[in-house]
Amino acid sequence: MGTRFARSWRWVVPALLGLLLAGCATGRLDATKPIGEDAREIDGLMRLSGWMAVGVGIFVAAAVATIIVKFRAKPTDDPDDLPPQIHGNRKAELTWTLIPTAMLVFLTIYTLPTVFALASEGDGRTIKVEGQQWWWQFSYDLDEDGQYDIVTANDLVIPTGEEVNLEIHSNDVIHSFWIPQLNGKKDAVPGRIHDWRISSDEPGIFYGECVEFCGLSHANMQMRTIVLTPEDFDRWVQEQLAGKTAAQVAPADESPEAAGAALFETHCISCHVVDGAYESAAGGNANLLAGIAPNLTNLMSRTAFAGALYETYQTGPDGEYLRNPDGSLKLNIAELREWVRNAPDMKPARADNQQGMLDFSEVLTDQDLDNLMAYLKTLGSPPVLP
Ligand code: HEC
Ligand SMILES: [Cu+2]
Repeated sequence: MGTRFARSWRWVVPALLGLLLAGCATGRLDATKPIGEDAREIDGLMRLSGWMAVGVGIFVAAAVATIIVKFRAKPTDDPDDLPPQIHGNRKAELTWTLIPTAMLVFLTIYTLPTVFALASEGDGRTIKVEGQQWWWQFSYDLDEDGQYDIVTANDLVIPTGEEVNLEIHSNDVIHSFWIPQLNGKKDAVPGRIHDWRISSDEPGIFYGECVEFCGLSHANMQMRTIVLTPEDFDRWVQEQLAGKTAAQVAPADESPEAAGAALFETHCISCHVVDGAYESAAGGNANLLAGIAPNLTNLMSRTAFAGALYETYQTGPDGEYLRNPDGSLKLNIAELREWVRNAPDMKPARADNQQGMLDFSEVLTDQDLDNLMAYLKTLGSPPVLP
């Protein structure tokens, strides 16, 4: 087998295998380290069926190897001498039908209680989840009066030790919500509401992705779940509410914040809401397929923006947050500014098709951008981190 063809292809299999294994190393989306009760249940089922499959695999491989060796042609065999010709074997056929059937029936019986348990309502709060091209929105109705009190994007914030119910919607096409360490996947389908549960025993930041192909920036439609202790969660709620009622229209003076607010009013409120200042973007008719853009009320309190593709605050090589000398988080102002200048350049979008934010590079001057940044910095307090 010394042909050039064989030689040049010899590296292909190891290379592909290497690439495949490299895919396992993205620790941020690891479904094998469940943190919450629901994720553990799913993990238990995955392991059970996985090990059963390994057992079946070993048995089949061993059987094939045995048959190859045991029934191979021997040098003494007469090549014209055919082995006995048979048709059907009831014993063998029953065996290879009944054993797999029994295994599948066992798996079904074992799996069903979990399927029903995960579909039932948890005893915690309910949060509305909305998927749209290409970011996720989360809405909290604190007093259960049918009005959403807190609306955020990218960061889903929940307390530890609570079976949180998610009400999953889509505002345009089919998406799928997946935070691997905290739960399985659930589709977001236009016109339908899918219920799902999520829970975590420990504080932390858990990453997720949209897992239903939904167009151009599907791979950039990420989200994270920030799990806080109940005390921290209460503080987060208070800060979110404070961010809403704070007088957010900057004072009518010569400050950059005021100039930024004026620019925001001219260019941005046709799509974006800021509670307490710009309550309804285009009366709910923003020029977007989804009809909504991220609510910017507490923009500074989120760890990420643009479908969690960019960090709001600067992070170091190990993902740790960098801090100013006074201990405050370092705003990732460069990317935020670039985003407002030319969003489609930072994340593929089709503004001409009402998908994603507009390109403002021909509209806003450097001075305008500085002023807008000054205004955006007034929106909410820094995030509560686990
Ligand atoms: C045509 C509607 C539209 C207009 C006008 C618009 N935006 Fe956006 N904006 C969006 C959409 C849609 C997103 C989400 C894009 C994504 O994540 O893919 C977004 C995202 C953002 C984000 C990131 C928020 C987050 O949580 O992810 C910021 C900040 C922002 N816009 C600021 C502005 C500013 C400032 C202006 C005015 C200069 C503006 N936008 C004008 C539609 C718009
Ligand atoms: Cu999606």
